[in-house]
Amino acid sequence: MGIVYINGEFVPTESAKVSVYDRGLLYGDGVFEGIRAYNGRVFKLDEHIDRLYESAHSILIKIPMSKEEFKETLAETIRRNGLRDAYIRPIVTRGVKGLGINPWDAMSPTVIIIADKITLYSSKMYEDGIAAVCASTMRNNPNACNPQIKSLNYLNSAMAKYEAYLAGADEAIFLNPQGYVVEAAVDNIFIYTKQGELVTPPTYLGALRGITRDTVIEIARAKGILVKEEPFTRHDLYNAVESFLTGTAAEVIPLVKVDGRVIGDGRPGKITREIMMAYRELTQNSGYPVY
Ligand code: PXG
Repeated sequence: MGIVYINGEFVPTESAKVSVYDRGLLYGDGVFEGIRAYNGRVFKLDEHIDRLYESAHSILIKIPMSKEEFKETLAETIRRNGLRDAYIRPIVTRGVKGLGINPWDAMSPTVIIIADKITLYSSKMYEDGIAAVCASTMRNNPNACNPQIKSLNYLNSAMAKYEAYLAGADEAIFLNPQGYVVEAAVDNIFIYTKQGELVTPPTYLGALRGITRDTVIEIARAKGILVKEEPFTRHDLYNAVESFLTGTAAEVIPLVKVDGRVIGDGRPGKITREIMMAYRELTQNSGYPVY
């Protein structure tokens, strides 16, 4: 039985409950993060906490503790669960106050931290790569609900993912209304082109600024690979030499087929494998110590 942090208390999972009036439930009115710990260290904790606070700020939620307190509480949640490798899910909702959408002020946010075991993707997916389809569901328009905000409303991503399942694919790729490739359902996307450039869509198209994405850009540049943030189309994706997705849960996963088109030679590419290895090494050798 796990231990969950909720509103100042550490309680057994079965007692960790929110009100049916919680705005997170009623309206998806809240924010979250997905964080991993490797071997007793939380990977990129500062970056995740900064993004959590930025998401909250953007939707007018004031998280009722300092970043330092948040980090320490998160570490304590991991300790209480005795985990070394973990998937950590902080959630902050606007809180509880009646049924209307109106009063957003003077509310006290609900703060939850779950630390659980991580469900890993199969090793076969990393060895052979995965297949994706471009979803007919478009990425949320950044002027409506900005995908930079990791809000509790993940219907957009969930609908794209369901399309992938229905099509028998592993993943869904989002396009924006102009037809540019944006990202996957819950991962960022990269292509390696015939010109020898590693390209990822700019976040203004509607992609989350993934922390794994930023890390991969850093790793690639340190290896002397030319990295560009530039829009590209489905055609560019189909004709790329290599492609991969990045995310906290997936890490770096090769993408070898999209909409039935084989990418490159249909196997995880050389650049992809190099970056996968460098990323894994970094996760094992850095992070906020929990113990
Ligand atoms: N795009 C979207 C829309 C995401 O939600 C990423 C990219 C990758 O970002 P990071 O910072 O993780 O590199 C995400 C985040 C899951 C799960 O259960 C994954 C994410 C979010 C929520 C759940 O696999 N990925």
